[in-house]
Amino acid sequence: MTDTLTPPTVAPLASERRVVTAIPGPRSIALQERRRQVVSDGVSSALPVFIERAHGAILVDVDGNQFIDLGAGIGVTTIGHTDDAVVAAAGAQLADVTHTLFTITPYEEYVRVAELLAEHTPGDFAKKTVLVNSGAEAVENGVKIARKYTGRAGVAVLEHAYHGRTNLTMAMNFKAMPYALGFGPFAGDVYRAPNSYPLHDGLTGEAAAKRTIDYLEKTVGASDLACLVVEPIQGEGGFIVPADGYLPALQEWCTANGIVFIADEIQSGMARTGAYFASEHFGLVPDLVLSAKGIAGGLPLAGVTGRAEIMDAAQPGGLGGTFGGNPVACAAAVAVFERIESDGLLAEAARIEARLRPALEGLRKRFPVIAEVRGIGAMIAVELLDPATHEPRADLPARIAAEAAQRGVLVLTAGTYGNVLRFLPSLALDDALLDDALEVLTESFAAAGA
Ligand code: PLZ
Repeated sequence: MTDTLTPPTVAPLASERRVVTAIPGPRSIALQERRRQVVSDGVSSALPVFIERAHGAILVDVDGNQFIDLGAGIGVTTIGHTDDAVVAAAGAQLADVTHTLFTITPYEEYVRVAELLAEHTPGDFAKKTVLVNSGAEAVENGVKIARKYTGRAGVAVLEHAYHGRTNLTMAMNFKAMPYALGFGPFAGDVYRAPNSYPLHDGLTGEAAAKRTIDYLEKTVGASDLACLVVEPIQGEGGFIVPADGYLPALQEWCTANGIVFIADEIQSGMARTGAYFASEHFGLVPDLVLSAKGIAGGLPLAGVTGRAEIMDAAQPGGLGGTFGGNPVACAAAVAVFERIESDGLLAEAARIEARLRPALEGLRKRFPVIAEVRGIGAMIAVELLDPATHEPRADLPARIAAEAAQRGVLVLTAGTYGNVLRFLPSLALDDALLDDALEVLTESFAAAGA
């Protein structure tokens, strides 16, 4: 890794943390005031500093502060902000063809992304893809296709799940506040079953799977279910890693009962965990894989990829959308796949885990409020519980994140109870920046009174 990062056409950006004003600084405060006049209050921002430039794992705000970014736009800029290859590919495509609408006149980039997704999702069978704009839209399309294929209506999801902000996906989320409260009526035929949450349920994978399956068989009946949608590692829920054997048992039950097994890999996918898709860590071969976020290096692109016979159940003209599989986003996605391959980026997730996990385990010894360090690769979290009562410490993560922001580190919270700090940095985060961020994190735990 070099110590300066050079995006094309602009001056080099020093790869370092730098705090030069109060956070937020005066320009961010002024912009925040303008924003308050014209942007809906329904859209909030975790850290109201306005970002002007970004490269690798560094964000630069309008006041010249440089933040080490441990969130990557919630797992989107997985190979780094303004990655040179992505910028070059998207820029060239922008000039060649910006838009045609694939359902009017197709273009090669869409097909290439579908080929790459077929190659890199688990399973050695014929696969097909539809490309859309957002994660929620991928979830919607996965459900739509599974319903058409099975001729059934029921959609099973798990407790602590997050799947998006559209009407159907609001019904699929676990948390009502803030995602759904007052926004109903909601889509029907969605059934939420208990998940596997080892820290809280203490169940083996086998016992947790039996609980999930019993629940669905009793409350719905397997023959009414079109699909079961699971996040292999639950993202917004707080990077919940299910107990060993849990997910394979669910998949086996789905297969035995003609239920389409859908892996929502929108947050866990695309190299984040050191595999292309986290399903691989659990030995899963989903019927359909949903991808978004990291697949196009920051451009909006998402997809449903899976068994050709399921994907082809949709009638011609039944899938699409004006911007779905936009050529610029597709060109960026092809560049992301190429970078992962040519630069061995899957190994970078393991490098980050090898440094981050022991450091967080060290922090746990010092701050007993950390009940657990969990996750895989560059998808690691700590859950905070009162050591005496085991109650969630919902007050702490936001305070710790605020302390870290004052010191130039952006860290995200998560969890149904808001009691999780999650680390999902870009793979461009080098060891020096990671060590610096970890020192800041230690100070921030202390300053927040953890
Ligand atoms: N499935 C597993 O993580 C998006 C939400 C950010 P979209 N998670 C971040 C916010 O505040 O809206 C997500 C996810 C999983 C689906 C989605 C939805 O993806 O691209 O945000 O629609």
